[in-house]
Amino acid sequence: MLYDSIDMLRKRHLLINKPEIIRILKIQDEIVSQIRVFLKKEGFVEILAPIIGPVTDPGIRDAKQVSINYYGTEFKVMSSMILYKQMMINVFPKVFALSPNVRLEPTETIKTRRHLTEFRQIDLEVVNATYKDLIDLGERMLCYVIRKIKQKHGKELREERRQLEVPRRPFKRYEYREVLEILKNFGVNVEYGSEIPWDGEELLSKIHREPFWIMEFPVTARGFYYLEHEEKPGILRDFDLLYPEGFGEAISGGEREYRYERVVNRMVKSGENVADYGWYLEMLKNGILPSAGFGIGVERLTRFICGLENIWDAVPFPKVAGIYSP
Ligand code: ASN
Repeated sequence: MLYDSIDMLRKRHLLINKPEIIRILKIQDEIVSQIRVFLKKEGFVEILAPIIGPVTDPGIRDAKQVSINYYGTEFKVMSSMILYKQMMINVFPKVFALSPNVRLEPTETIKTRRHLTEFRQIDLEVVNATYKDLIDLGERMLCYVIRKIKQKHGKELREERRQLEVPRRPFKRYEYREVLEILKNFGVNVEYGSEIPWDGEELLSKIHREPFWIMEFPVTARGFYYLEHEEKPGILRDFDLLYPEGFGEAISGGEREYRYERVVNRMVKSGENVADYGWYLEMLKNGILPSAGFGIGVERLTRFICGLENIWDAVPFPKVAGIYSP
C-alpha cells in the first residue's frame, strides 16, 4: 500500500501516524484483546514469556538463531518459547503467552511479504491433549476472533476494502503426503521428508478460499519435540494452519515428545548438541506430562484479517530481513 521501493521501507518509522497504519494498529489491539478473552474463557493462564536462555527452538527452517554474550556464556534470543511452555504444563493445565521471537531470516524472505525477523506469537500449550484437540481449538479461536473483529471494526475493514468472512468449521484437513500430490499436479515437486517450500505454501494458499490444515509432517521436516505416531513410524502428530488467498502459514503446532530417552534420541538424530539442553532434559527426567500446543503469529493474523499486501504494515516498528530499521 505505502511502498513502491525498499527505500520507503527503510523510512517506515516516519509513516507511523498515517491513517492506514493507525487503522491497522487499532484492529491489532482488538485482535490481541479478543484472543485473551477467548483463552481466558477456555481456562488458560497467561504466563510471561522468556526472551533469552541457554537454548532456543531449533525448528526454524532456514532462519538463524541470535546469540548474545551472557556474562561470558553464550545465550540465545528466543526463536520460539516451545521448550518453556511445554515445561509449564506441570504447573498449569493450560498456558499461553504473548511471546516475542527473533529469527534471522534469509534476505530473500523480503519477497514473501510475510516474514519479519522480529515477531510475536500467541504461544499456547494444553496438558493431555491430542493434536486433533488443538486443531479444534485453533479453529474455534480463529473463528471467534474474526467474528469479533467484524462486529467491532466493520467500518475499518470496509475502509481497508477487506471482504472477510467467518470461516466454516471444520476446516479442510490434508495430510502432508496429500499436499505433495496436489503440488505435483501443479508442477511443484517436493521431495518426501522435506519442508514444503514457501512458494509451494503460497500456491496452496492461493487455491483455497478458506483456511485449511496440513497435518502429519514427516519426522525429518520438523523439530525434535513433536511426538511421532505409534502406528505410523516416521510421521508426526503435528499440524500447520494455512490462511487462504495467498496469505500463507498461520499456525504451527502439535503433540509433544515428553519421554526423556526418546527426546535425547531425537536430538541426536536431528544433529542437536544434547549438552546444550541440560535444564530441559533435567525437567523431562523428573517427569513432564504429555501435552500439545501451537503458536499463532500475531502480525500474520493481523495481515490476514486486514487483507494487507505486506506484513510490515502489521507492526509499529517492522524488522525485515536485511533492512536496517529502528
Ligand atoms: N509454535 C510451534 C509449536 O508450538 C513451535 C514454533 O514456533 N516453531 O509447536
